[in-house]
Amino acid sequence: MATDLKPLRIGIIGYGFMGRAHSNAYRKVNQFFELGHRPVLQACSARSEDKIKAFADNWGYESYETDWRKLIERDDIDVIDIATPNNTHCEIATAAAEAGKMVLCEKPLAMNVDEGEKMLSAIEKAGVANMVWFNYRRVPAIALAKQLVDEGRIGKSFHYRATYNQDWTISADVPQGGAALWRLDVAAAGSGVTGDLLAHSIDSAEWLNGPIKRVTAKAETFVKERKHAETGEVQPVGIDDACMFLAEFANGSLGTFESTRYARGRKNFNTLELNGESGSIYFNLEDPQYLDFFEYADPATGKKTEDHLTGWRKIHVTNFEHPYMDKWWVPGCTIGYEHTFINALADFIKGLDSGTPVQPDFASALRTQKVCDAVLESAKSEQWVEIA
Ligand code: SOE
Repeated sequence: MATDLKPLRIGIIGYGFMGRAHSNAYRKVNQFFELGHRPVLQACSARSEDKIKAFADNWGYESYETDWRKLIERDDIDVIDIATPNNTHCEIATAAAEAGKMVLCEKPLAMNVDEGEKMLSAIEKAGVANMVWFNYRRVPAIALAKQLVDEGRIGKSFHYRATYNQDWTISADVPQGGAALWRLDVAAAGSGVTGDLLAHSIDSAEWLNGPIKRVTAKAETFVKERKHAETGEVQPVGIDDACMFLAEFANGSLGTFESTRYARGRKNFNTLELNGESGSIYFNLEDPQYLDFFEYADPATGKKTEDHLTGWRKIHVTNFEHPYMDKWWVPGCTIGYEHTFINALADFIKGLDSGTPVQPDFASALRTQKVCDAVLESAKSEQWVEIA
């Protein structure tokens, strides 16, 4: 690793699943990517001193704070990384931007569009670098899907089909709230599968197939009351356990999106399929090394390929020619979930090195938030809702 890299002093807030995923990325990124900056694990923050001290020791953060405001006030921090529940994103991101820090934020951007707009305006006013961790754009197979779209191999788009299904909340005994289960508590999460899972699907969909124009949705909460993990009180459940919606894209294609945490046997079943005039692509996160591609017409020659050899191709996305894969192992050797965060961080740092801002930024994540809000509004009103 080069020693003359510019330090990028990180202050991370949150020590849970995402705190770990991001910290792992900070530790590895320079070992695999040639970059002009080097993350320094300067400080981490959370309310519980025991937990954050243990986190700092485990990941090698040089110091810790028990109040995130102190982290933001510090002069020795360049980047604030928000890895906390959704209801804290807005306050932290706006304060961090006002203090002139770069801001990295976990998805979804915010609890709702109002908050997202405040955050974007603070970021734009401060002119600070920013990114939202929609990490699935950095799965090599999904990045390859984007490349095929951009190369014209799908052609005029007709259908986009997304599912994002899990099964971990089926039992009525699972409590809501607290450090581990805040995703089930509407006060902390804002919504259920819509903000947590469909936000990923929407981000991928708009990246691959362009803007969504309008939606009509149906949501359901199967377990109506749960015990709160912190108070022990049984309270109504305010999140959507399942949500499905139809979408019209600006390019004229139709979309179907399905998400639930009640699909027994599905753990992180995030799939997408795009059908166009010249070809189709299919991806499944439970089999993430592969991109399935059906070629009907070669965009360069216009030659149709429908003959007795026609069929779907299962591309093992591990060659040096594939997105990100020249940075990892040799062809045939796979990478996994954690690498999507390392790839994303490398792109963020490349953006700093080159002065070309990375995507998805707060503006792009606000679009996703607008679609999420429209979906929830439509589920309530049972009407089509336009995306502003
Ligand atoms: C929910 O279970 C969850 O952890 C999401 O919050 C993540 O964003 C997703 O990538 C995996 O599932």
